[in-house]
Amino acid sequence: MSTTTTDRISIHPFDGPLGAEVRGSMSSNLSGVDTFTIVEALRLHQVLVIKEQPMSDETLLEIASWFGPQFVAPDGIPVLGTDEQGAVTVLSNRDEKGVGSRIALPFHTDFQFMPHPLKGAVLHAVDVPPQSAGGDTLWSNMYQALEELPADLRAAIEGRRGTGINPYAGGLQGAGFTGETQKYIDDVIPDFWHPLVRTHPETGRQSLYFSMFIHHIEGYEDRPDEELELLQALRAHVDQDHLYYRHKWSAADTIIWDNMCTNHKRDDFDQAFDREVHRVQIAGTKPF
Ligand SMILES: O=C(O)CCC(=O)C(=O)O
Ligand SMILES: [Fe+2]
Repeated sequence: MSTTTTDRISIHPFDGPLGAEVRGSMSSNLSGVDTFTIVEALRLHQVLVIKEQPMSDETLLEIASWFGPQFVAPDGIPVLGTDEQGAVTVLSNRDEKGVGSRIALPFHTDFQFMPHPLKGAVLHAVDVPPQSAGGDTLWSNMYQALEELPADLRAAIEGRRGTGINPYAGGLQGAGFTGETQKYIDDVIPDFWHPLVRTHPETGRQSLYFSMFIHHIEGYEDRPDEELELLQALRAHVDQDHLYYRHKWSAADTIIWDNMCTNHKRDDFDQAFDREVHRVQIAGTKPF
């Protein structure tokens, strides 16, 4: 794909399943056309990377505001850092610095268990381990995951919705989304159902809306063995390497992602090093 440029910024698509780099200073006065070019680039490329530009929390909030209002958790549904959360969520492996975040994170799309999951997010690396110490974050192209879904799997989920767990609601907090006990999962299935094939509200493209949070599929209530087999097949399908862009962080990198048509996951990392990332979340609409 070719490069797009304005006076102040340029968009450089990656040679891979998704993603593009945005070059140019985010602190200079960007024109409406520059900003539109970035907003449009996210629709096209799903993940945008701005390399090694230190940014204040105010700048991160400004960038996020181009895409929509900030996400605010509704009462009664816990999310990451609900209690401590200000405008910008600080994730750190040092408790005194922010919301604890030290383990590997399996593939997920943020807050899929909410009535209105995130539209997207902006993540900025304040402090990251050396690249050899782990902590890469990977984003996958869920349009492509749907395009490549074998016909029998597509037939099994077409027109159906999924539901699952909110890991911040109880036992899994801090332990990851590993689904440690069936009892825990049974206890915290919330009342949300979202289509497994969703239509992006801005691009009109369909994607596979499936992540580790989904533990039940509509219509399989009387067929738990079949349901589990289907869930396992979908988990394997969406977690294939060729669907991912892998980001090896440098300090001051910023990533903007479209949370409606991507999953992401994070490698574990050597806890000898500090890792602190600042995140702004953009409100989304009910998936359809
Ligand atoms: O720490 C990271 O690299 C990603 C964490 C994450 O999943 C998120 O911010 O939604
Ligand atoms: Fe996430």
